[in-house]
Amino acid sequence: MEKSLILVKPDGVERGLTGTILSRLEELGLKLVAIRMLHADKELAERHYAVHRDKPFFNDLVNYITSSPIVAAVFEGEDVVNRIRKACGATDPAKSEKGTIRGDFGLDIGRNTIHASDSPETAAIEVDTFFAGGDICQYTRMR
Ligand code: D4T
Repeated sequence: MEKSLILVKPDGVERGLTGTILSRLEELGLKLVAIRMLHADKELAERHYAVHRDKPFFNDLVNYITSSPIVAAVFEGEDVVNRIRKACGATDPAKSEKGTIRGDFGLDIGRNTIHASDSPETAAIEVDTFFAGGDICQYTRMR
């Protein structure tokens, strides 16, 4: 079954939005299969954002995600990557629609509250970055 990794970023955790964000995703009928809170170090952050290494905002991205604790979670379900991306809204909260997580809670393009995997292939790599195989739980999601 398709998986997606999400991170509630420091601005989400610090404003007490973790439960709200997880609820929005659970309310889509998606199955939460792993979750942990952590304070990412530079090495982990650089690995997670490796694809952005050459971008001008790379250092800000790493500094921000390591500045305070985050919550990492894995959701599972049919078309889960696309469904979560839709629920998140556009990267820049100024451009994301109301009713989306970033549209409702994002502060700016850096502090945009949530990260979500952008493809099933990326998700597989990102899940392995934050979780060990045994951390992924199996159960039946009831409606
Ligand atoms: P993530 O990866 O956090 O789910 O975001 P997106 O997939 O929606 O957007 P992205 O990969 O283009 O950007 C990754 C991350 O970098 C921040 N960012 C982005 C930034 O600080 N300045 C910028 O100009 C851009 C484009 C926000 C998300």
